[in-house]
Amino acid sequence: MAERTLVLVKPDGVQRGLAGEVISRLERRGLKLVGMKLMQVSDDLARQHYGEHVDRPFFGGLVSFITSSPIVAMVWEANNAVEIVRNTMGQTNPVSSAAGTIRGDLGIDIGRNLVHGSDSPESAEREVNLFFRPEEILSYERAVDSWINE
Ligand code: IDP
Ligand code: MG
Repeated sequence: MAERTLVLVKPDGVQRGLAGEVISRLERRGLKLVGMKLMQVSDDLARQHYGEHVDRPFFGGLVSFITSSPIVAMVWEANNAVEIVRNTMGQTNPVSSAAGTIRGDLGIDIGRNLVHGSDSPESAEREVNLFFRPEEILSYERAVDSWINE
C-alpha cells in the first residue's frame, strides 16, 4: 500500500475559503484523496495531536486556534506522500516558505499558516488514527493512476 499522510486545512484556511484551493493543489500534484471530513477539533484531540509541542510557549495559542472554528481533515495517499505534502505546503513559517507552495502563496504569519501535514511516516500513522476511524478511509482505483505513476 502507498504511504498515507494526514492533512488539515486549519481554521484560517476554512474561514478564508481556501479549503478548495488546498484540496485542488494536492489533487493536481497527483496524490489520491482517501479520507475527508469537516470537523470541530476538541480540546482533547488538539492536545493529543500537538502533544510534541506541549512545552513550547506557543502551545496554548495553537490549541485555542485549532479548536476555534471548523477544519477540514484529510488523508492523502501516494508513494512518499509525507514528503510530497510537506514540500507542497512549504516551510512552517510562511515568511520563509517558497513561492509556489501553499504557505508561500497564501500566508504571511507562522500562527496562521493554513495547513498541517504529518512530518514523518510514523507521525502520519499516529495522526491518521487520531482523526479517522478505519472505515472512514477508502480504497479505490483511479483510471488515471498509470498516467501519474510509472
Ligand atoms: P509544522 O506545522 O510545519 O509541522 P511544527 O513545528 O510542527 O510545524 O509546529 C506546529 C504548528 O505550530 C505550526 O504549523 C504553527 O502553526 C505553530 N507554530 C510553530 N512554531 C510557532 C511559533 O514560533 N509561533 C507561533 N506558532 C508556531
Ligand atoms: Mg509538525
